[in-house]
Amino acid sequence: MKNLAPPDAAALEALETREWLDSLDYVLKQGDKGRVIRLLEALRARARLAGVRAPFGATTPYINTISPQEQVPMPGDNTLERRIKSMIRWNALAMVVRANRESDGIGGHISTYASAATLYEVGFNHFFRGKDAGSSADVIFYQGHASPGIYARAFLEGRLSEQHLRDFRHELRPSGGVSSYPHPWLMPDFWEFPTVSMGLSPLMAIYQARFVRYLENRGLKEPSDQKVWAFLGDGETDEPEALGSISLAAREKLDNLIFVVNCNLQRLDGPVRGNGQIIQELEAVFRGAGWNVIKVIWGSEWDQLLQNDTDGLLVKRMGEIVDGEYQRYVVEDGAYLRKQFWGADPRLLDMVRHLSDDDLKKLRVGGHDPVKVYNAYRAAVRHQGAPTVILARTIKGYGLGEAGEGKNITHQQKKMNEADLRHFRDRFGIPISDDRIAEAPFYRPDETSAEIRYLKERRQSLGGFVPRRIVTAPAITPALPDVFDEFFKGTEGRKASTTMVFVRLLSKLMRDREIGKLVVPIVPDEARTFGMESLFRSVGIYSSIGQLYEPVDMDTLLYYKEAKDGQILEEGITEAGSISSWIAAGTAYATHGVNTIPFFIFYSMFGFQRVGDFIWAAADARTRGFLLGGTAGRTTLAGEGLQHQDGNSHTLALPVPTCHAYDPAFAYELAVIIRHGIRRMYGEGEPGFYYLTVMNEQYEMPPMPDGAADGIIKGLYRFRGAGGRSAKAHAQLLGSGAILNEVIKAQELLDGYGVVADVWSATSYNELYRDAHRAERWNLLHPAEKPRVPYVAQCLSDAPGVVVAASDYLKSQPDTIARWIGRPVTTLGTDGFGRSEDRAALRNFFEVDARHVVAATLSSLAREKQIDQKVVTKAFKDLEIDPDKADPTIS
Ligand SMILES: Cc1ncc(C[n+]2csc(CCOP(=O)(O)OP(=O)(O)O)c2C)c(N)n1
Ligand SMILES: [Mg+2]
Repeated sequence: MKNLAPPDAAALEALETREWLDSLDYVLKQGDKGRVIRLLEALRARARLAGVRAPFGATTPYINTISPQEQVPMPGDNTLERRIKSMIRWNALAMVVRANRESDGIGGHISTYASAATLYEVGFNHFFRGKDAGSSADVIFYQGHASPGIYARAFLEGRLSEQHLRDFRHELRPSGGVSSYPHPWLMPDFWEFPTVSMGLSPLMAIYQARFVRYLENRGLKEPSDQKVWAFLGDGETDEPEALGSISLAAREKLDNLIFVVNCNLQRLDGPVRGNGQIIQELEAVFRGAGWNVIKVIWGSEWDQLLQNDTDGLLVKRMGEIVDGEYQRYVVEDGAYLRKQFWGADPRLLDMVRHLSDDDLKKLRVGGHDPVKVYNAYRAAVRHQGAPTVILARTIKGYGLGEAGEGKNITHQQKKMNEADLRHFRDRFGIPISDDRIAEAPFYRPDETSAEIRYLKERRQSLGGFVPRRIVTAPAITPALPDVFDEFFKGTEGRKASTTMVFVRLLSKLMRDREIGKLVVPIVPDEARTFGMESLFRSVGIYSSIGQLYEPVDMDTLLYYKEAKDGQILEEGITEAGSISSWIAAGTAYATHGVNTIPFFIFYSMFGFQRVGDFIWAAADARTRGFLLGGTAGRTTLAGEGLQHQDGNSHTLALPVPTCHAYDPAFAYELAVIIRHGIRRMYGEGEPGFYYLTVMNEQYEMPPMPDGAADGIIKGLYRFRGAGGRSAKAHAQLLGSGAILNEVIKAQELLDGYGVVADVWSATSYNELYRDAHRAERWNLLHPAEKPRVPYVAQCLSDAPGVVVAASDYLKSQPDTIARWIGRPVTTLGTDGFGRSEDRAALRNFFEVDARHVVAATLSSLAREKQIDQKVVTKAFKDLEIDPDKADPTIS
């Protein structure tokens, strides 16, 4: 066929397009959407056969996913809801403005909640179920810096007083002012989940939703229509944690999970995707992962315009504007919009000829239209078979006008002058008089007002106020007969590692009739590393769909068994996901009223170092449970080298206030600590958790010395004394974990040089350090009273001789307690980068083997003039100590 001249070609194409669209309309009119899909599929197949390669498109047009025809009218009293929302907006703003007026630089955020108010209010009035709904109570992760809005609502609800609002970010005032962000540690009756370290909450929400299924499938929680909601910022989705596990949510068909992404197109510094479209980008990512994506881009005012857009010109125009330009539209007037947006094509201009510039400016975006948001939530809670993400277009700083609406500075806006306040008041119709406006007073209508009654009635019918944190799980004090006893006896000649001991202890705990079912073992693809594969068969690996295949090792005893009621959470290679499961399980005593006892065992180096911020959030969330750093110890883990050998984690655990970190050497130490932990956390309600490093070096486990239990928990006890012998020179040797064995060997070697030594097992320098500071602080504040003696001083200050401490961790570990011992402490540790080597070579390299313990002891004694220098020289020669060897710290 002859090529047509361009104008004719365009006309022909337009005609053809029209015909195809008419045909589609005809089918649509018959009301059969399935037929439409089949037609499109058939066309696609035909084109493909003819060699047409349509570009991959994971996105849908830049319009709302839910068409006006699919919408239902919004229930409730929309006018009242708007008034309530306006009051909340006002109080949230006043809270931040007043706090910053009073204390310059105290901070807070206005513009985030201003953009998210409708997203929250529709939830509060129609969807979020409170704790009175029992097992159906929703689990909600609030965007951290939207907290002023959440407080402002609680104020209207009568749950927070005006004083609380006045004391926003002044937590140390007598009222116990409200905290900056959601922190359960600080407001344990209010917040449930810490969310402000961005990216953590979406990941925690996914694993929370999955954990709910786990509880249900294992019969620990009644199945319900409970939802897990996570409210995120669009900028937040740049955090790798935010999107990193979305495929799991789809794979697990978590239709109990709803993400609401507040797409205000801005983050802190400026636009999220100035040159692109964050909504489309996220749609592609989530659709690709198998999520149900609901876009809420345009408000109801656009419905008619889109209805009239028979040629798709408007939809096309909507899709070609980049976010930076859309942001610009927020700050410009209607004339600008007419020129820049509508002016692109005379036919577009025609579409809005009947609208004034003012009307154009008033065309809302979807996230500020309750009807659109309501319908999106309604569709989300009804959707089955996949999680839902709602991408809601909003305006950052909505309603702030000149003070920041849509501006790049808006995230940081904390102050407003009188004119700005007046503008905001007028915009939202807050009944505050001109003469009071400057002071930004909080506003709460009378208790009997229609607004307050409505707001309370709505919450009552939805199961009470949210957020609210309550602990419903009863305290448990399991008897645990026989679980621990065998470990106190020692292994009687048999060799074992502390990891093997732990696995045995865990299996025994899981067999316990009382608490066995509550144990949640969590592994990130390391079960075989830790010798836990026997659990695969005995308790099964959790799989929401059971096992659809016959495992390759079916004919072996320990085959890979997946089961719907499987107990192990085998997370695959994701420490971030695993720790999120651990947090979900470790907070279930509050979230779900179930005392699950999680044990997350991971490759030690990839714990505190890799997912430290989650651990911090776990502490804030009052998580209970056990963390096990496996294959730990810089020199105990042989062969693996620099990236794997952990000498850091105990130091990294120290700052976490609720974390009790232990470096046990022997089976009975491990048993004592775990028994104590269960008692403290689940019996006495301690809001903390326990971290234990376990190793893969095998050696004989001795029986527990009498009376050692108390010291094991406190962090130090005498393992083997000098037996009352006296000599010219004495030493106190402290060892931890596998290095304790080196210290025991050193004790024997020192005997040969005329030095009598006591050996102490230092199970936790962190606990000793905290205890010492507690005592010191008390003494400082009570100068007239009998001083308290730190436990470490009680143990060591009167013990004779020099003190030498060795561990497989940083030298700073024993250094932290050195000053309470009353004399210098020589510390040996593993500062520096690891090496691929065997244990003996590693311990020589890091100077923590028995030889170096002896050398350090003798050297210290010589310096103290307690032995002759000649003894040291001889010993160095005997032990082949090289004084000029390279410093492992920097070599
Ligand atoms: C891990 C982390 N990094 C940085 C911050 C600091 N921060 C707080 S809010 C914010 C911008 C948030 O933008 P967005 O997620 O789009 O939320 P919006 O306020 O726009 O709703 C930043 C960078 C943080 N809270 N957490
Ligand atoms: Mg944003």
